[in-house]
Amino acid sequence: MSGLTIWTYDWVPEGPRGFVRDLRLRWACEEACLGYAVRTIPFDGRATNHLAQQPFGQVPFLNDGGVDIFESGAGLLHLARKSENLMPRDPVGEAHTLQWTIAALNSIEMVTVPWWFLNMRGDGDNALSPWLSQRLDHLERVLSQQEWLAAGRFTVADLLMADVLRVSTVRAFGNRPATEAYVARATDRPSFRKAHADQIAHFEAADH
Ligand SMILES: N[C@@H](CCC(=O)N[C@@H](CS)C(=O)NCC(=O)O)C(=O)O
Repeated sequence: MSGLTIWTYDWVPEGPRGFVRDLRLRWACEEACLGYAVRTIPFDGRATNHLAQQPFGQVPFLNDGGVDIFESGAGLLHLARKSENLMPRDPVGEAHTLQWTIAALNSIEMVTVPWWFLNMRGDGDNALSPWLSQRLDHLERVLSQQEWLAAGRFTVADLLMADVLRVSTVRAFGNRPATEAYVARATDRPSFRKAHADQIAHFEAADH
Protein backbone atom coordinates (compact mmCIF):
# COMPACT_ATOMS: atom_id res chain seq x y z
CA MET A 1 0.00 0.00 0.00
CA SER A 2 1.42 3.40 -0.92
CA GLY A 3 1.13 6.56 1.19
CA LEU A 4 0.89 6.95 4.91
CA THR A 5 -1.86 4.95 6.60
CA ILE A 6 -2.65 4.96 10.31
CA TRP A 7 -4.58 1.92 11.51
CA THR A 8 -6.93 1.97 14.46
CA TYR A 9 -10.08 0.16 15.60
CA ASP A 10 -13.35 0.64 13.75
CA TRP A 11 -15.07 1.47 17.04
CA VAL A 12 -14.31 1.69 20.77
CA PRO A 13 -16.59 2.37 23.77
CA GLU A 14 -16.92 5.98 24.92
CA GLY A 15 -14.37 5.76 27.76
CA PRO A 16 -11.20 5.48 25.66
CA ARG A 17 -12.33 7.86 22.92
CA GLY A 18 -9.87 10.72 22.64
CA PHE A 19 -7.15 8.52 24.18
CA VAL A 20 -6.64 5.69 21.69
CA ARG A 21 -3.01 5.91 20.66
CA ASP A 22 -3.67 6.40 16.96
CA LEU A 23 -4.10 9.97 18.19
CA ARG A 24 -0.34 10.19 18.74
CA LEU A 25 0.28 9.37 15.08
CA ARG A 26 -2.51 11.63 13.83
CA TRP A 27 -1.12 14.48 15.93
CA ALA A 28 2.41 13.92 14.63
CA CYS A 29 1.21 13.91 11.01
CA GLU A 30 -0.67 17.15 11.64
CA GLU A 31 2.39 18.79 13.20
CA ALA A 32 4.56 17.64 10.29
CA CYS A 33 1.98 18.56 7.62
CA LEU A 34 2.03 14.98 6.32
CA GLY A 35 -1.00 13.68 4.46
CA TYR A 36 -2.39 10.40 5.81
CA ALA A 37 -5.31 8.03 5.62
CA VAL A 38 -6.93 6.27 8.57
CA ARG A 39 -8.04 2.66 8.16
CA THR A 40 -9.56 0.26 10.61
CA ILE A 41 -9.60 -3.26 11.89
CA PRO A 42 -12.62 -4.61 13.79
CA PHE A 43 -12.70 -3.99 17.53
CA ASP A 44 -14.57 -7.26 17.91
CA GLY A 45 -12.05 -10.06 17.70
CA ARG A 46 -9.15 -7.64 18.27
CA ALA A 47 -7.16 -10.09 20.38
CA THR A 48 -6.42 -12.24 17.34
CA ASN A 49 -7.71 -10.58 14.16
CA HIS A 50 -4.60 -8.56 13.29
CA LEU A 51 -1.67 -10.29 14.95
CA ALA A 52 0.33 -10.18 11.73
CA GLN A 53 0.24 -6.38 11.87
CA GLN A 54 0.42 -5.90 15.66
CA PRO A 55 1.64 -8.95 17.57
CA PHE A 56 -0.15 -7.92 20.79
CA GLY A 57 -3.53 -7.44 19.14
CA GLN A 58 -3.42 -3.69 19.78
CA VAL A 59 -3.51 -0.45 17.82
CA PRO A 60 -2.09 1.68 16.37
CA PHE A 61 0.12 0.52 13.59
CA LEU A 62 1.34 2.32 10.53
CA ASN A 63 2.02 1.63 6.84
CA ASP A 64 4.24 4.02 4.95
CA GLY A 65 4.93 2.77 1.45
CA GLY A 66 6.82 -0.47 2.06
CA VAL A 67 7.36 0.18 5.76
CA ASP A 68 5.02 -1.42 8.31
CA ILE A 69 5.46 -0.42 11.95
CA PHE A 70 3.68 -1.18 15.21
CA GLU A 71 4.21 0.54 18.61
CA SER A 72 3.15 4.16 18.75
CA GLY A 73 6.63 5.23 19.89
CA ALA A 74 8.27 3.55 16.89
CA GLY A 75 5.66 5.09 14.61
CA LEU A 76 6.37 8.54 16.07
CA LEU A 77 10.10 8.20 15.55
CA HIS A 78 9.48 7.05 11.98
CA LEU A 79 7.36 10.15 11.34
CA ALA A 80 9.86 12.39 13.13
CA ARG A 81 12.53 11.43 10.61
CA LYS A 82 10.38 13.04 7.94
CA SER A 83 10.04 16.46 9.50
CA GLU A 84 12.15 18.92 11.41
CA ASN A 85 8.91 20.11 13.00
CA LEU A 86 9.08 16.97 15.13
CA MET A 87 12.80 16.28 15.39
CA PRO A 88 15.60 18.86 15.27
CA ARG A 89 18.34 18.07 12.79
CA ASP A 90 21.29 19.31 14.83
CA PRO A 91 23.02 16.48 16.76
CA VAL A 92 22.43 17.91 20.23
CA GLY A 93 18.78 18.79 19.59
CA GLU A 94 18.17 15.37 18.07
CA ALA A 95 19.90 13.52 20.92
CA HIS A 96 17.91 15.43 23.54
CA THR A 97 14.67 14.82 21.66
CA LEU A 98 15.38 11.09 21.49
CA GLN A 99 16.33 11.04 25.16
CA TRP A 100 13.05 12.62 26.27
CA THR A 101 11.02 10.51 23.86
CA ILE A 102 12.41 7.37 25.48
CA ALA A 103 11.95 8.93 28.93
CA ALA A 104 8.26 9.49 28.18
CA LEU A 105 7.86 5.79 27.43
CA ASN A 106 10.34 4.17 29.74
CA SER A 107 10.49 6.42 32.79
CA ILE A 108 6.99 7.93 32.91
CA GLU A 109 4.52 5.74 30.99
CA MET A 110 6.15 2.63 32.41
CA VAL A 111 4.87 3.81 35.81
CA THR A 112 1.68 5.67 34.86
CA VAL A 113 -0.01 2.84 32.96
CA PRO A 114 0.27 0.17 35.68
CA TRP A 115 -0.72 2.78 38.32
CA TRP A 116 -3.72 3.87 36.23
CA PHE A 117 -4.74 0.24 35.77
CA LEU A 118 -4.76 -0.42 39.53
CA ASN A 119 -6.49 2.91 40.17
CA MET A 120 -9.19 2.07 37.62
CA ARG A 121 -9.81 -1.19 39.44
CA GLY A 122 -10.54 0.74 42.63
CA ASP A 123 -7.11 0.69 44.25
CA GLY A 124 -6.33 4.42 44.06
CA ASP A 125 -3.62 4.43 46.68
CA ASN A 126 -1.74 1.38 45.54
CA ALA A 127 1.79 0.06 45.96
CA LEU A 128 2.94 1.98 42.89
CA SER A 129 1.83 5.38 44.26
CA PRO A 130 5.18 6.38 45.85
CA TRP A 131 7.00 5.46 42.62
CA LEU A 132 4.53 7.44 40.51
CA SER A 133 4.73 10.39 42.86
CA GLN A 134 8.51 10.46 42.70
CA ARG A 135 8.60 10.31 38.89
CA LEU A 136 5.99 13.05 38.53
CA ASP A 137 7.78 15.25 41.06
CA HIS A 138 11.04 14.98 39.13
CA LEU A 139 9.25 15.87 35.92
CA GLU A 140 7.52 18.79 37.64
CA ARG A 141 10.95 20.14 38.60
CA VAL A 142 12.13 19.93 34.98
CA LEU A 143 8.97 21.50 33.60
CA SER A 144 9.09 24.34 36.10
CA GLN A 145 12.43 25.35 34.54
CA GLN A 146 11.64 25.00 30.85
CA GLU A 147 8.69 25.30 28.52
CA TRP A 148 9.50 22.23 26.37
CA LEU A 149 11.64 19.16 27.03
CA ALA A 150 14.28 19.41 24.31
CA ALA A 151 15.89 21.89 21.94
CA GLY A 152 14.03 24.86 23.42
CA ARG A 153 10.92 24.15 21.36
CA PHE A 154 8.07 21.67 20.83
CA THR A 155 9.29 18.30 19.50
CA VAL A 156 8.00 14.77 19.20
CA ALA A 157 9.20 14.23 22.78
CA ASP A 158 6.64 16.77 24.01
CA LEU A 159 3.93 15.24 21.86
CA LEU A 160 4.51 11.88 23.50
CA MET A 161 5.09 13.14 27.03
CA ALA A 162 1.97 15.31 26.93
CA ASP A 163 -0.09 12.41 25.65
CA VAL A 164 1.23 10.15 28.41
CA LEU A 165 0.37 12.82 31.00
CA ARG A 166 -3.07 13.62 29.58
CA VAL A 167 -4.71 10.85 31.60
CA SER A 168 -6.55 12.96 34.15
CA THR A 169 -6.42 10.51 37.06
CA VAL A 170 -2.64 10.49 36.77
CA ARG A 171 -2.41 14.29 36.72
CA ALA A 172 -4.88 14.57 39.56
CA PHE A 173 -2.46 12.52 41.66
CA GLY A 174 -0.86 15.51 43.41
CA ASN A 175 -0.68 19.20 42.63
CA ARG A 176 1.91 19.90 39.95
CA PRO A 177 1.21 23.28 38.32
CA ALA A 178 4.13 23.26 35.87
CA THR A 179 3.08 19.86 34.55
CA GLU A 180 -0.52 21.02 34.32
CA ALA A 181 0.51 24.10 32.34
CA TYR A 182 2.74 21.98 30.09
CA VAL A 183 -0.08 19.58 29.19
CA ALA A 184 -2.40 22.54 28.57
CA ARG A 185 0.22 24.20 26.34
CA ALA A 186 0.73 21.05 24.28
CA THR A 187 -2.93 20.16 23.91
CA ASP A 188 -3.82 23.72 22.98
CA ARG A 189 -1.88 23.30 19.75
CA PRO A 190 -4.10 23.31 16.62
CA SER A 191 -2.60 19.98 15.51
CA PHE A 192 -3.60 18.28 18.73
CA ARG A 193 -7.09 19.77 18.60
CA LYS A 194 -7.60 18.53 15.04
CA ALA A 195 -6.24 15.05 15.75
CA HIS A 196 -8.40 14.77 18.87
CA ALA A 197 -11.56 16.00 17.14
CA ASP A 198 -10.93 13.65 14.20
CA GLN A 199 -10.58 10.66 16.48
CA ILE A 200 -13.76 11.50 18.38
CA ALA A 201 -15.62 11.95 15.09
CA HIS A 202 -14.24 8.67 13.75
CA PHE A 203 -15.58 6.62 16.67
CA GLU A 204 -18.84 8.58 16.88
CA ALA A 205 -19.52 7.88 13.20
CA ALA A 206 -19.20 4.18 13.95
CA ASP A 207 -22.02 4.41 16.52
CA HIS A 208 -24.51 5.03 13.73
N1 LIG B 1 2.75 0.01 23.59
C1 LIG B 1 1.66 0.08 22.65
C2 LIG B 1 0.37 0.09 23.43
C3 LIG B 1 -0.80 0.10 22.50
C4 LIG B 1 -2.10 0.10 23.26
O1 LIG B 1 -2.16 0.05 24.51
N2 LIG B 1 -3.18 0.17 22.49
C5 LIG B 1 -4.50 0.15 23.05
C6 LIG B 1 -5.30 1.31 22.50
S1 LIG B 1 -4.57 2.83 23.00
C7 LIG B 1 -5.19 -1.13 22.60
O2 LIG B 1 -5.06 -1.53 21.46
N3 LIG B 1 -5.91 -1.77 23.52
C8 LIG B 1 -6.66 -2.92 23.23
C9 LIG B 1 -6.13 -4.15 23.85
O3 LIG B 1 -5.04 -4.12 24.46
O4 LIG B 1 -6.82 -5.17 23.73
C10 LIG B 1 1.78 1.33 21.78
O5 LIG B 1 2.18 2.37 22.31
O6 LIG B 1 1.48 1.27 20.58
